Amino acid sequence: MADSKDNILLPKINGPEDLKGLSRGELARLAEEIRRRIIETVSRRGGHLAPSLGVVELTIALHYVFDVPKDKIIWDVGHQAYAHKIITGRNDQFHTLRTYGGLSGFPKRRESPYDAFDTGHSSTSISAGLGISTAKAFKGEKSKVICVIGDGSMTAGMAFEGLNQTGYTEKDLLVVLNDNAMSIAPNVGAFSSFLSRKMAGRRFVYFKKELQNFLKSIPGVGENILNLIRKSEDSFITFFTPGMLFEAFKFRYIGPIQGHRLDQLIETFNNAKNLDGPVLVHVLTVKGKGYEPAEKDPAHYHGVGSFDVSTGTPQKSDGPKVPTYTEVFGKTMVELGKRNKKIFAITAAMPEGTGLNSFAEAFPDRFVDVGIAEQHAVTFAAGLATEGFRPVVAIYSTFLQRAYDQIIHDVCLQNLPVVFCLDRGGIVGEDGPTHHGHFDITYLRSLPNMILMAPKDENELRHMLYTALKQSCPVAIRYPRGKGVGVEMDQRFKSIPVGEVEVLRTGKDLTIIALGSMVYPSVEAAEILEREGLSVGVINSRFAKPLDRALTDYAQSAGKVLVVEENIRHGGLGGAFLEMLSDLGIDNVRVRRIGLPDRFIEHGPATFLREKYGLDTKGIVKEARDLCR
Ligand SMILES: Cc1ncc(C[n+]2csc(CCOP(=O)(O)OP(=O)(O)O)c2C)c(N)n1
Repeated sequence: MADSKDNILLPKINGPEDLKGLSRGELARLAEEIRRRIIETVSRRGGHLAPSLGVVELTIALHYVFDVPKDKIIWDVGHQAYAHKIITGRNDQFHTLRTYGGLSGFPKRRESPYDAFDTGHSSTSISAGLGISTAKAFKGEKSKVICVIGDGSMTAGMAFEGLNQTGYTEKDLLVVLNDNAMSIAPNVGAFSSFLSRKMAGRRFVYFKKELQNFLKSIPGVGENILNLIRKSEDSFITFFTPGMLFEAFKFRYIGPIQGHRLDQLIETFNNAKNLDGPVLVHVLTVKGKGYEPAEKDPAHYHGVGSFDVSTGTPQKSDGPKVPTYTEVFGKTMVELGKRNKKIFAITAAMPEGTGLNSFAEAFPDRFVDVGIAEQHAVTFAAGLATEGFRPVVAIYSTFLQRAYDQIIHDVCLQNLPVVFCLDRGGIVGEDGPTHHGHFDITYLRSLPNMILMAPKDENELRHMLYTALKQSCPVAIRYPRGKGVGVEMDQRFKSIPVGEVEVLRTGKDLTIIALGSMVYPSVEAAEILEREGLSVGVINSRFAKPLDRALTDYAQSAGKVLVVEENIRHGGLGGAFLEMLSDLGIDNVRVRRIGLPDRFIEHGPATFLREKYGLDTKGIVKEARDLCR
């Protein structure tokens, strides 16, 4: 593959207006140049490769036909917006993608006037688009609002809530359904099997036959209708398949059209542009288009780290092979699933990301992928629990935010034994503020009946999962993204007494209470401080709820306490500890808290961000010295 130096057209594109004078042939060439730029950049910076490669022609066609930023494009999830960034004047900065201070991997209104709405979590585009369209109508502005949403993101209830209201209000809205038959993994659900390409298969043939028989059975009229329909196989498909579904929502349906054919895309959007009211254009694309390894394995190339462009193989990471928390969770689930046939594993469209793929292979009838439907996943689990099953819901910390009411209303209120496993707790790195998982301690700690824990290492994660499945109430375990600590793994499971801390070191001058990922850095900090003459104790809190009363004894004996957690300070473990002191009338302890500040955390390498916010050994040492001065 030629590299970006061979790009001729791209350097001349400083904004969408520069596309308008290009011929169709030049636009096709530009698509290749943009692909090259994306592949090269992502191979160095990591990012969402396959989703972005799949929409290069679609992005060019939209910018060619519409008048952005007057017209608004809302990219659902926003992980496919790299071509959009490149076209809208950010090609020069594209090499900074996902780096600290560089371009975000997602649309950001603060980054560019061409980014109409910030995204990162899925299925928000139709609601946001309808809001924008409603506002524009109110202000008397005439411009188009376009929502680009994938078939995976269409599995979420929120997308249907948006469709439902749009159809009802009959507001102007163009929804582009980017159908590549994939979520991260192959898409799931009845809706996805309704989309046309699937209907061309066996089920469609069966459906068609049934329909023919039915129509034939209607004397007189049936045969006439059938003849009309037979005229074109294409119209037969669109008449009876996805079109029907969207038309039921009062959308005008156009498609399916080939998403890598610029001529088809441009013609269709030119037509759609002149239609008022809700319109849905159904576009068929290939995820990973134009890069062979990504086309072959779109799930792997959905989101990647750096890789070698010629082979597609990941760049080797240094250091010893240490399993990730995700891998340890996945493996432990299989072990526990063997012992306990009541365990169900539930994911919201992330079988690989959560590590549940091995459970899915081992126990397919006890594994459920609900699609991108976190709210449904939680209430579905609650239903299973009422029937005596032991559901484990594995959802990234950031995405579980979406199911907050279901956790409260459907799980905690009924005190149901659902286990929540929150991967990516804390700072996640380059995906930035939409993906950091640093609110979970706060949002889960306040819920009655909930037990909330965080392991200090991958071995403790195993024991926590084992412990969680022995409880008869809701339990949440949050753990960080990436590799474990590299500790030895116990083969036998241990039950951890609920609410009991683990004392790792005792000290007279200061007690550090640490949670999860902050435990080992705290121990290292204590060792450094000891060499400086300070006697520092370290307690692995293990639980953020319930809190061990014994903590107050350790606190009082040292008189000074530093609480360290990879969560926002507000409402976190430190807050819980202060509440406990206050409730018990203890006022002879000085307390400091290390955690994240009350603002959204930017994107950048996780280690860099941890250092920036004092969430590492150095930061703990500094704060401890200060407190002991
Ligand atoms: C609420 C929420 N849950 C999960 C995710 C993780 N996620 C990011 S993209 C994606 C799949 C999206 O599929 P689709 O919309 O079809 O887009 P494609 O990647 O196939 O282009 C998922 C599950 C998310 N971003 N938001």
